[in-house]
Order: sequence, then structure tokens, then C-alpha cells
Amino acid sequence: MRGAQGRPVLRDLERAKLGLPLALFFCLLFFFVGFFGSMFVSQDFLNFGRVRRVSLMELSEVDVGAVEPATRYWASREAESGIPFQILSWRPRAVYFPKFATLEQCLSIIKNSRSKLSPSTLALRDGETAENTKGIRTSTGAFISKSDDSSGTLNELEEKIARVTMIPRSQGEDFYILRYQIGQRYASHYDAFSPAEYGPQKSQRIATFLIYLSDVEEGGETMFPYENGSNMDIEYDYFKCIGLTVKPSRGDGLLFYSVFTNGTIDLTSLHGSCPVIKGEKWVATKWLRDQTE
Ligand SMILES: O=C(O)CCC(=O)C(=O)O
Repeated sequence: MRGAQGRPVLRDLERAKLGLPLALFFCLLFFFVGFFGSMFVSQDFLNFGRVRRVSLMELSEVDVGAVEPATRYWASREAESGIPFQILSWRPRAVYFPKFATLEQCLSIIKNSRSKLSPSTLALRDGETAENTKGIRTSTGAFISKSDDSSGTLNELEEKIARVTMIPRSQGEDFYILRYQIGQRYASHYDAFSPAEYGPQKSQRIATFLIYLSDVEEGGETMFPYENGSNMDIEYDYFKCIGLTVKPSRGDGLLFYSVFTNGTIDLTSLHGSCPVIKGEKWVATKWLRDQTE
């Protein structure tokens, strides 16, 4: 190495008697870089650990009441199954599964059910008739079992639903394939049957898994008007689209629970389908029960 006038620098330094102080300076420099550098690395590591622990705590039921809606859009996580999901809400417990079904699976289900659809019906309570409940549910639909589907698609999806919900396939009803055309909707309702209103039940619907088979240009959202306890204190008009709304996106899945773990109905699971404004909505619904029917 050469100095400004072409003289070797080390020799210059030696001459200036800077050799020892310089060596000490470099030693100290390396020490501090190493010390603080390792602190940064371990801090990062600790933070990573902390984030994961908090997430797991938030996933436990203990914190249900404390979670605000703003925290519902967490980054996707993967369950044990390796299927990505996103917590949408704690009240009701609702989980979103992006790209749960493939485009081919969605199209195959629509193709297989199109010719089998008939006007959707309602389970009637005392005093209700088809006439006085007209307008509540205006879609068409068809129950289709996996054995009615030679493509094997419903079988594959049923298996996948059982994997993510950990509810045995034998506790699932046949798929109900729904089609909503412009203006059609399903006013807010509960999927669980209250024995006080519907009489004693052999088994209860505990959860619902929806697979959106189509996008919808406008409208057709699945809505939860009472999400997080909101709107429960007003005279809610069951036709109104308020609260948490989920825009259908082809292939995505939505799971929500209608009952608490003690079997009582979660009132915040009230839900419905907003009217389709533009386009068409197709959904495959699987109702899951607390025991084999
Ligand atoms: O179509 C939807 O988005 C909701 C369907 C629904 O409410 C049901 O099938 O119980």
C-alpha cells in the first residue's frame, strides 16, 4: 500500500507511532460490531418467537371477547393440514379459506347441478307457511351427494372440509348447491335449529362451510349482521345487508360456527345472502352436524 507521495503507508504509520493505537482501535471496533450485531440478531429471533406465541394465544377461546374487528384480517396461516386460512371473526367464529377449490372443481359442480335446481325452501316454524315466508329465500338449489357426482369433485371437497374442520364426513349433510340470480337473496337467519322454535332435533347443525363457485360482479355478499355483537340492540330488518359482509370469490371457502362449544346457539351467527345486483352467484353449502344423522 502506498501513501500520497508514493511511500508505503504502514511504514508512515510506524513512523508516526500509530501502529499500536490503531490496532487497539480496530479491536474495539470489531468488538462493538460483533456485540451489537448479535443483539440485533437475537432480538429479531425473540420477536419472532413472541409474535408466534401471541398468535397462538389469540387463537384460543379465552380471548374471544377481547378481539376487536380490526384485528380480524391477520396474515394467512396454515393449519396442520397445510391449507391456508384467515380468521375473519370471533363472534361468530368464522374462518376464510382462500382458493379452497380449484377453478375446474367449481365449474364441474356448476355443470353437474345446473339441470337439477329447484326453488330453495325453508324449514318452517309454527305459524309459518310457504306463502307467508315468500321472499325470504329466493334462490334455486339442489342437494347433491358425492355419489351423484361421477367427477369425484364433491368427494374431494368433502374430504378437504373434514380435514380442516376436524368434523367427520359422516356428520356432514349432502352438499346444497345454490344459485342466486339478479335480485335473489336469503334474508338473515340461523342455520342451527332452536328446539324451542323447531321442536326436538335428532342432531344439530353446528357449523356451515360455504364454497363460492363463482365471483359476483355486484352484491351477493354473505352477511353477518350481528358480528361482534353489533346491531343486536336495534330493530334489525332481516333483509338489510349490514355487519360483516364477505364478497364471494370463486374457489374461496367460508366456515362459520352456529353454536358455542357447549352446544348453545351463537346469536351472532345470524347470516344471510345480500341480493345479487349484477352477475350470478353460485355456492356449495355443507352443513355440519354434531352427530351422524
Ligand atoms: O349464500 C350465502 O352466502 C349464504 C347461504 C346461507 O345462508 C345458507 O345456506 O344457510
